[in-house]
Amino acid sequence: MSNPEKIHQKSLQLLQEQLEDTQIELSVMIKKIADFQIAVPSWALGAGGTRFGRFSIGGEPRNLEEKLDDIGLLARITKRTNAVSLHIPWDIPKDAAAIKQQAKALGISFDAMNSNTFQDYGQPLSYKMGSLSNPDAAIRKQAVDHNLEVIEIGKSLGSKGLTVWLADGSNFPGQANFRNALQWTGDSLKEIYGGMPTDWKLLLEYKPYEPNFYHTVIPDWGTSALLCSQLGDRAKVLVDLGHHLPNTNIEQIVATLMHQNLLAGFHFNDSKYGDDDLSTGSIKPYQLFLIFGELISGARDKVQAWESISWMIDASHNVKDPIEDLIQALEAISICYAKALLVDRNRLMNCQIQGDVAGAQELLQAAFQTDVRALVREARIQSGGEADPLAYYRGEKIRQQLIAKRGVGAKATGL
Ligand code: PSV
Ligand code: MN
Repeated sequence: MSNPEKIHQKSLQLLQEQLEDTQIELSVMIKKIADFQIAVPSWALGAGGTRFGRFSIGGEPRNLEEKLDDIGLLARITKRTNAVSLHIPWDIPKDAAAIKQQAKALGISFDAMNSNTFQDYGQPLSYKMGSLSNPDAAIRKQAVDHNLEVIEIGKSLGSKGLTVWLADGSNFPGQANFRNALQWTGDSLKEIYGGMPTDWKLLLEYKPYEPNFYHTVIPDWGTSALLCSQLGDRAKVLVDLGHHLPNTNIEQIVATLMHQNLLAGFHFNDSKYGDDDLSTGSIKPYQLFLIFGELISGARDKVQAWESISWMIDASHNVKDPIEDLIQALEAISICYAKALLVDRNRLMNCQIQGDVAGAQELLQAAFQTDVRALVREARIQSGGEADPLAYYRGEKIRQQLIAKRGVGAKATGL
């Protein structure tokens, strides 16, 4: 037995012993971790996420087909992802049937589609003063039509959702009328919602600032929830972890949204300051653990079904090999989920009832401090993935192979 394998077996045994006097079963945990799949966005396969220098790592995917190949590789070695989320117009399939077939062969399905009215991209009318909230009805119509077109593309691929993120807002006081902008956004969204098939959901993102720095039309979860409630029960709020002001209690937002059955899903990433799009778990893993705690608790209390929630990574940066970064992010998310599964929710509830604050903290900390890497690794091995995907990726020299195939200067499309 190799050394990593010995450590793996010993760690599993230790975890088994630690769980002995709890209700938690190792095999049940492994199954839950194995079942938890996170979609990868088509824009995360290249170096990017910046308006400053883009330093290509070489061998980046040059088209949608190559992006799917990269995600197929991730799916095969990590077993933590089985879906791609496309951004239109960055990834318009030339031949939807062929793309669908390629994805199927790679074991990938199509997660929510993303519309884009935050860049002009050759649209005849400019979004400089907003898209769905623009004072000009013709521009609003153009933005609505774009979303309807994205729905059509998604239908042809078998997607079941539309994610809308708006950059709409204003940079200076007086530039926009707050109430009108909100009203027009709601009206435009109603048209988009009306154009969605009945088995689709609309995922509405919020973000406090950027690219507008005075006001954003949908700045927070409350505004997003308000708009969703005007649309219908297939419209829900999407939580992008980076779309909060520093120190926001995101786990509380998650609990509140679940309590109202209004949580659409997640865009996972991490941040120190704002929408930094850093690798999930690299800055605030404890926060992610607490978020998973609320998700597990909400699903357990049946306020919202676990299966109704969408999971996706939304990160893109400039200094790591994007595939290595995604391997790390998928691992970090699975680890925080596994740690949250270790919390004895009944005991936590008892601490809350008895006002045992220190006891509650002990329970959370004990779960968070437990090393669950062997569990995540075991789930991957049992699913047929690589024991250590990063080591495999490096050992097989996959980036070098991609550079040889696609070229050292190959830059990913989009962003
Ligand atoms: C906006 O910052 C965002 O999070 C939205 O989800 C976009 O679709 C994505 O980034 C890509 O730019
Ligand atoms: Mn996002």
